[in-house]
Amino acid sequence: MFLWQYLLTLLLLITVQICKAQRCEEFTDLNLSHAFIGTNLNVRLLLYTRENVTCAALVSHTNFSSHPQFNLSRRTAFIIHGYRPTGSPPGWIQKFSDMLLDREDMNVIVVDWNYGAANVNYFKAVENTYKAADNLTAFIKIMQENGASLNSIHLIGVSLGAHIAGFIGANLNGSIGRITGLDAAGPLYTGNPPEKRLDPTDAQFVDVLHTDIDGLGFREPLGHIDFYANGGTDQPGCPKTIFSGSSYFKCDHQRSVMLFLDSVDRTCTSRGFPCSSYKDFLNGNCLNCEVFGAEGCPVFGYDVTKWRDVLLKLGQTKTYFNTNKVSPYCTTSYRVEVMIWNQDVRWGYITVKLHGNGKETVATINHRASQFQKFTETKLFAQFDKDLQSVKKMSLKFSTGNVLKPKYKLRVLRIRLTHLERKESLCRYDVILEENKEVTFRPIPCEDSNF
Ligand SMILES: *[C@@H]1O[C@H](CO)[C@@H](O)[C@H](O)[C@H]1NC(C)=O
Ligand SMILES: *[C@@H]1O[C@H](CO)[C@@H](O)[C@H](O)[C@H]1NC(C)=O
Ligand SMILES: *[C@@H]1O[C@H](CO)[C@@H](O)[C@H](O)[C@H]1NC(C)=O
Ligand SMILES: *[C@@H]1O[C@H](CO)[C@@H](O)[C@H](O)[C@H]1NC(C)=O
Ligand SMILES: *[C@@H]1O[C@H](CO)[C@@H](O)[C@H](O)[C@H]1NC(C)=O
Ligand SMILES: *[C@@H]1O[C@H](CO)[C@@H](O)[C@H](O)[C@H]1NC(C)=O
Ligand SMILES: [Ca+2]
Ligand SMILES: [Ca+2]
Repeated sequence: MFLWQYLLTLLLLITVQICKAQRCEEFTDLNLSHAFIGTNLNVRLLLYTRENVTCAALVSHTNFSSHPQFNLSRRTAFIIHGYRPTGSPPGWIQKFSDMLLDREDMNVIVVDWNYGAANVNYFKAVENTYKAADNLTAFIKIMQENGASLNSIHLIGVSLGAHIAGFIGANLNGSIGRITGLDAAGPLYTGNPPEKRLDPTDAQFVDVLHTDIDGLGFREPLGHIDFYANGGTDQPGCPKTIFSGSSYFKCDHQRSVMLFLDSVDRTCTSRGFPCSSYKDFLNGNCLNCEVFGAEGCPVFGYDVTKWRDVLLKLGQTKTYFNTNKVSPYCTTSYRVEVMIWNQDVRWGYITVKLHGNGKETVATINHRASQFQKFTETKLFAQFDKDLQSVKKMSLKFSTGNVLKPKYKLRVLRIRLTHLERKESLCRYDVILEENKEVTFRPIPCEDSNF
């Protein structure tokens, strides 16, 4: 062999090696105007690890030997997307895997079943969820044969993907470690028996978030713990009318992913308060977290596993929390207790404004009129968009919805605000709130008195 031939071969080999190393797989982008809809689901498994968080490897369904970075002693999270009516890749998928890898040294497998999910016919996509689940079950069994433990597997399913996760879990007799369902799909699943939808027997631990129960999501509880964000029906900041285009249909539903991502990177925390209805929650009747001991009520999202044992004992727990319109989504909650000395009963709304560190935040408790009665404590629940840490001043306003001739006064004997996390209380004694007039003052630490 001539030297130049040798060198050329070497160069070729090196080039091949480099190309191989740099081949990054991407989520399938389908153009629905192409008639591709066939019978093959073409489930693709895109593996991301800390070795290279931006570059995915396409994992073989049967033979892992060419993926040394696929370390089966680590935990593995599967991200399973939902219906893709337009065939485009989900905009959040890369961020999701980045954030998981940022939190933990694990394998992240983005399941790309776009060929099955991108279909103008939703019925067809639903049918394909069973097939995709069988395909992924076979893959997980091979992972198991290669040494992976089912305990270390976390299936995160969005919409239809949540039910796929449930079917996989059921195929494996509920021994998967954890399933997280993000606004599990409602249409064509509502009313199904447990074997035809996600349910708590599908994994050792099942946590579920609901964000669009009146639209694309599922209304009833599906897991060991179910979180209903803002009641689960409509999300703040999402368009209320059809004139906003496609975002009207998917904004509430998609918010489930955004809320979960905030929990993965610990932007801030939202606790879910166990309650039988959203109304009771808003009325402040469900702020008791004693059943959870020192840990308090379960924190929504990635870290809810800390409450796993107690939640498993409780069976199924339904919880509520409220969010802001944009990230950071978590709110700051206070219990507000008001006692008046007016002779007559008063009905109305209280607005509380907190000032501190050059910022202010407002909570209006107006989901219904509150009743105030002489020498009786009225308990309210106020949620602020941010936590001011140190409150320097506080403003109060009382209103009855009476715009033309405001005439009522609320003679407050005491108002007490208690930060639900830090348990710090702020008080003000003896203040008269004239209707629609804001009163600002410096709150004082509360006295330990009986009234
Ligand atoms: C990840 O892969 C991309 C594409 O091959 C490459 O450009 C980048 O340098 C890699 N990053 C690391 C940290 O290896
Ligand atoms: C989809 O395919 C049609 C027909 O081939 C083409 O006209 C259109 O530009 C494509 N759209 C995208 C986003 O690729
Ligand atoms: C799963 O789907 C992939 C891609 O379509 C295919 O190669 C593989 O054989 C399927 N696995 C099973 C068990 O059907
Ligand atoms: C698995 O893949 C490797 C490399 O791609 C190949 O050498 C090996 O023969 C395959 N093993 C099986 C059982 O197919
Ligand atoms: C696989 O992961 C385990 C646990 O993180 C680690 O101890 C081990 O060294 C890793 N193996 C390889 C080949 O990287
Ligand atoms: C699940 O249980 C069935 C029936 O008991 C059994 O045939 C099957 O092998 C089990 N599968 C797994 C993955 O444990
Ligand atoms: Ca099930
Ligand atoms: Ca909705």
